[in-house]
Amino acid sequence: MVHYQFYLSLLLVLSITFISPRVSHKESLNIVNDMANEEMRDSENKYSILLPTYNELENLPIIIYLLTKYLDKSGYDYEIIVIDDGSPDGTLEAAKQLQNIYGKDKIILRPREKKLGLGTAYIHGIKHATGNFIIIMDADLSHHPKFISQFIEKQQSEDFDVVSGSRYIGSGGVFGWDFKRKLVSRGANFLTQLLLRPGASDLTGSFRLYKKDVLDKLIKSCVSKGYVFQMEMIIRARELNFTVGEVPITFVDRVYGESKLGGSEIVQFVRAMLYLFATT
Ligand SMILES: Nc1nc2c(ncn2[C@@H]2O[C@H](COP(=O)(O)OP(=O)(O)OP(=O)(O)O)[C@@H](O)[C@H]2O)c(=O)[nH]1
Ligand SMILES: *[C@@H]1O[C@H](CO)[C@@H](O)[C@H](O)[C@H]1NC(C)=O
Ligand SMILES: [Mg+2]
Repeated sequence: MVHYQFYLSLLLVLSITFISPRVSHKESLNIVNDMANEEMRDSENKYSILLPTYNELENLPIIIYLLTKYLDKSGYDYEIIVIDDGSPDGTLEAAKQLQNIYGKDKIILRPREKKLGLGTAYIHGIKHATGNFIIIMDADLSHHPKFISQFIEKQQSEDFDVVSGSRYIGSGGVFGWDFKRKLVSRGANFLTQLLLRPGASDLTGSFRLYKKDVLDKLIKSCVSKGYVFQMEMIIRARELNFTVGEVPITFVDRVYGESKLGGSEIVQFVRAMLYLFATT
């Protein structure tokens, strides 16, 4: 009986050391190959995240912490480009400290002297981007970094030229807006859908991923600056036959800092929309 148990356990040990290693060796080779493939695929792609900031002292450390957390986990190659327009609250000084924490290769500062507007901030940032993909998002925590990996997966699924975050499809939505703001956003979107038939459900949103060369072309073809810039970009994209994918996102209203949507923005928006309607 003792012998029987002995031989049984010997057989077990032998089978573990000889049979299963061979299988797992082969498997591990496959895994190593897969990993190499994945790394090769990913090493070809680099994502430049543009963060325009104006008085985002409270938000910047949080958004950068979240960005690095999610992107490091997913293993994508990335850089974060902060474009601060001389914020009086000292956003740039905070950004410099964050650069010391996270590294100068990850956090890149491209400040400008004074507040020159969002549209030109993007253009300024893109000039310094080294990635072949550009991600544009707000720094005020309205756009959650957790969606970025979904943007990337969506882009890769059909090789989309643009992937746009949408509050108006699937699980997307808006949190923290009052009725007036919701009405304005919905109204703007509805009117634009009606007049311009853009082929995207969220036109005024600014959480998007672009192929860099596509973004360069889009920017060249855009005439508007500021709030309507995002809308024009997506309309030009359709005009130039670029493909646009959509990912549902939840948009959370800013907690810190002041909202900049006033009457003049609404007037500006309507004027730009009519202009686009007349010219496209
Ligand atoms: N560099 C730069 N960034 C800006 C400028 N204006 C706004 N931003 C930033 O652009 C992003 C979007 O601007 P927001 O003020 O959040 O605009 P919004 O989301 O339409 O409005 P609220 O969130 O309600 O204020 C934020 O990260 C701002 O800090 C600007 O003139 N220059
Ligand atoms: C876009 O596609 C349409 C239809 O296929 C074509 O007529 C048009 O010339 C294309 N536009 C551009 C800018 O390539
Ligand atoms: Mg905002």
